[in-house]
Amino acid sequence: HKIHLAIVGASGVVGSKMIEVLEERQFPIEKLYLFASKRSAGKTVTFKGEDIEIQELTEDSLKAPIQIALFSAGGSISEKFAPIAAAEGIYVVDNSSFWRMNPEIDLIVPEINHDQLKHPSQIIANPNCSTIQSVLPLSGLTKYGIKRVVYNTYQAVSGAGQAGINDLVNKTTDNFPYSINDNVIPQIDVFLEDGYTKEENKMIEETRKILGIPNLPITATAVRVPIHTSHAVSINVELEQPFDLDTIRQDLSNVENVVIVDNPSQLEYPLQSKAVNRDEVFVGRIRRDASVENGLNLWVVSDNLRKGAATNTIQIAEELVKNGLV
Ligand code: 11C
Repeated sequence: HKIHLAIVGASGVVGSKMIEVLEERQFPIEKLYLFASKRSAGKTVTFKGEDIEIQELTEDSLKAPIQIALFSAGGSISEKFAPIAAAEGIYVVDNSSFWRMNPEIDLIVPEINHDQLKHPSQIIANPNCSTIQSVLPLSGLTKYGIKRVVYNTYQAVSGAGQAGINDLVNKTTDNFPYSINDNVIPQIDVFLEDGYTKEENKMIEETRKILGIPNLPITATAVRVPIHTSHAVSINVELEQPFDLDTIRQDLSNVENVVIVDNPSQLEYPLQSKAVNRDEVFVGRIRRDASVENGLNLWVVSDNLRKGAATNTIQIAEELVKNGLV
């Protein structure tokens, strides 16, 4: 059983990573269709030893025999083209933020809420990268009751796509408002009226939706750091129930694709450089926060382009195949 699968945004940083991950995971592909803007049309990409030409995305691109379309071309492309594909009966797995908070759209991290993919919405949203790596460990703690969460992030420039990478490599300020070579920048995406950035707001709202705790008190500060790939998140969490740390370690390692790296005596903790090209979420610096009742600190690292984007999207597509929906 092989699938006709399209990638919209095939020339981007995440689109390219999707092509790599599809090949690596041996996703059952009958034919791969690559779409991008006019600017990238005509370029060729190698997939399983074959050259595939990128085509310009138009209103006629997404139709049978395509069965699944993975989108990573920004919110406005998803806004316009995801409904066109969905109307053709194509399952859309969308990496943009456009559909995520729509109550009719499933927002999926397969290890947590794959059950929703038995009867999914036609457009399925892939969460923000920093959200995915944060909710995975938190999902192992819900049995204690989660009372409050504080996120502080240290996010790689590749989260901003090729333009972000270019600013780091070329020491320019074309994408970021200040030099990312000399600074960590406490701004990711635009500012909202309440003083939070859109990135911080995404982490707050998406966490509530994925964990199914609509009023969970959460605050976040999202910071860009001069690193090519992999985000780190410091998570401070208050639990309702008392816990012991050894059990917490066990609870965290029971979450699929969470790996504990926590051996302070050997100076072992998750590092961004070591997470690159891995699909797991690495958790360390696990310790009690004695300043509050039932407080816990975690340091969480993952490759933002893989588990944070391409891999999570392809895991969703794999579930669609497994569930016989395509
Ligand atoms: C960043 N997290 O690191 C952002 C990129 O909503 O999918 C991901 C934007 C999104 O800049």
